[in-house]
Amino acid sequence: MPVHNSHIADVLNETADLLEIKGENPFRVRAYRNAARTIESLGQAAAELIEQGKNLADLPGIGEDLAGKIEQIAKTGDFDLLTELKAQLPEELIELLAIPGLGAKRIAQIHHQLKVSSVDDLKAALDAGKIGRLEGFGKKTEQNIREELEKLSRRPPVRTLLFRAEEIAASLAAYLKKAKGVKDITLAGSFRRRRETVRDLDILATCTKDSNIMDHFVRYDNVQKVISQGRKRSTVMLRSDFHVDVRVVPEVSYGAAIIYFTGSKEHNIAIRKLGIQNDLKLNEYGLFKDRKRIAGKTETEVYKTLGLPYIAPELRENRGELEAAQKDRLPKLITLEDIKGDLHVHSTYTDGRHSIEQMARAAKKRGYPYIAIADHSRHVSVAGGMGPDAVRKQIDEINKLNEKLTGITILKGIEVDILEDGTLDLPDDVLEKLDLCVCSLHYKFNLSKQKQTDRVLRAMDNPHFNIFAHPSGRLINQREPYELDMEQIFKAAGVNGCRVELNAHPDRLDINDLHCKMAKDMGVGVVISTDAHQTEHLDYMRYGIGQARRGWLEPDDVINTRPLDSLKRLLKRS
Ligand code: DGT
Ligand code: CA
Ligand code: CA
Ligand code: ZN
Repeated sequence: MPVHNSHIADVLNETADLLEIKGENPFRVRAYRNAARTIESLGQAAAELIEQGKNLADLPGIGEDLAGKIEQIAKTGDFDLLTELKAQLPEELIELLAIPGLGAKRIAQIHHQLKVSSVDDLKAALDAGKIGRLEGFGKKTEQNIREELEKLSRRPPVRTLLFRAEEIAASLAAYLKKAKGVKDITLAGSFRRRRETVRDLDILATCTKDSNIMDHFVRYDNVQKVISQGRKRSTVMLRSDFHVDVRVVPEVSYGAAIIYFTGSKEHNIAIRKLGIQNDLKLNEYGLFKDRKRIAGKTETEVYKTLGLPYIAPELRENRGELEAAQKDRLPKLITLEDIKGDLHVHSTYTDGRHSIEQMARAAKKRGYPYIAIADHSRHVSVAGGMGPDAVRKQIDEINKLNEKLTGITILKGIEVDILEDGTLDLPDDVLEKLDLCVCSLHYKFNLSKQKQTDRVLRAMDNPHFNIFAHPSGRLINQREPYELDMEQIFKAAGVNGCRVELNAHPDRLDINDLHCKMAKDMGVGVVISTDAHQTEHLDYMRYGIGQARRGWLEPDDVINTRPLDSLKRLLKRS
């Protein structure tokens, strides 16, 4: 069972943090961080590469010494150096890393200069005003840390990003299928409903009587602890502290069990009530009339016997799906196959890793007839944002590529910053040469709600504004959305012919499911884009599709399902 790249990257990053806190040589610290980044963005599992006899030292940013260490992590999941560092440093000191805005460098400083080794020490130092007086901290940082500490104490338990859960689920499911006598495996729960984060995995299986599935399951390499093991149900905790339940169910009940464990709980309660109204009893074993099972084998059969069409898992949140099903008005949800192109991707012109040509070829390989390059504008200087000259150069290159390449059209786009006063970061005579403008906020996140909203509304008055990118600005589990009045913004988007992006990056999924539904109800077009910074990221599209389906979106609600000529027409504002 290979160790995942994300786990290797976590171990390397944590090692870098602890080395930095200890006060080790900054070059050594950086080497670990670079290696983590390289591993994280590999297109293939590092463990696989090693198995094939490849030398990781051939990868950028990884030397011979680190290659050997990564091999240890990839093979065992553990890393001696990290274990040692954890033993050397106080546990409570390490826990300070959970505070956003603090970071290893600052923790090192407060540890060495103020002898802070725990959250309590940190609180005392804050109260004594010592933090703000440290070099490089200041009053603002002090206030920031205070707020983050408060937030942390109120924070609900951490949920795992869907995309991480997917990595775990895919290899675990493949592993489970290898057990003796396994017939079928279903991943249920919030995972199947494509929620952006999941608390745990709920797996259902059918198998023969002599199956060894539970013994096989608890022997899985990534298991840290077996919490319980039984014939019908077992629970383990994986190395990443993530819990997994496996339940074996009889085939006659499989569909009913899948419905029950897919949830949501609210949906289950609603359909059970509907059953009761018809003198039927629904539970995870089946649908019963006077103790006789009248359905249970498949989901479709259970829904049908309840008088309902099949309801897609993404809709099962008790947000009106039952009423819609009863009236036979369920949406015909969008699928990955409906998508014709990606309208927000980066290239080496700014902070992307692959050239325009590489991105275009990768898009073509995914069956897209078009793709839009949308690199950053100059205000995002850390990403090497483009000024007018760079834009002109990029336009020339795209024109040439469009002559050279067949089967794919590259649209000239830009991700232009919305400046603080609501103007766009490039002059109109540059923007008018482009096919589309993806507009986004990248700084001044803390304006008041009305100011932030006005900033965006003003930007939409610019006739070049096509798409509002990652509208809420949230990073799941990391950064709260900025204050924005989405209703006002969607209203203005509708009036001005602007569209809103559903950014499919698994950390963002922005707009969220509820806002997708709101956009649909208000008649505002949605664009599902990946914000890819390298070719592999184009595959993030499926997370966007999951969120879109949760938001009831149909192909017609999403403009990048249109063929190129009608898309171009839609992008003309007048
Ligand atoms: P999660 O794990 O928090 O991301 O979300 P879920 O939906 O996967 O929740 P989980 O793992 O607690 O339970 C899996 C499913 O089992 C849930 O979606 C519905 C069902 N379920 C759990 N508890 C109850 C309950 O008390 N009543 C009913 N009707 N269903 C339940
Ligand atoms: Ca779950
Ligand atoms: Ca569960
Ligand atoms: Zn972007």
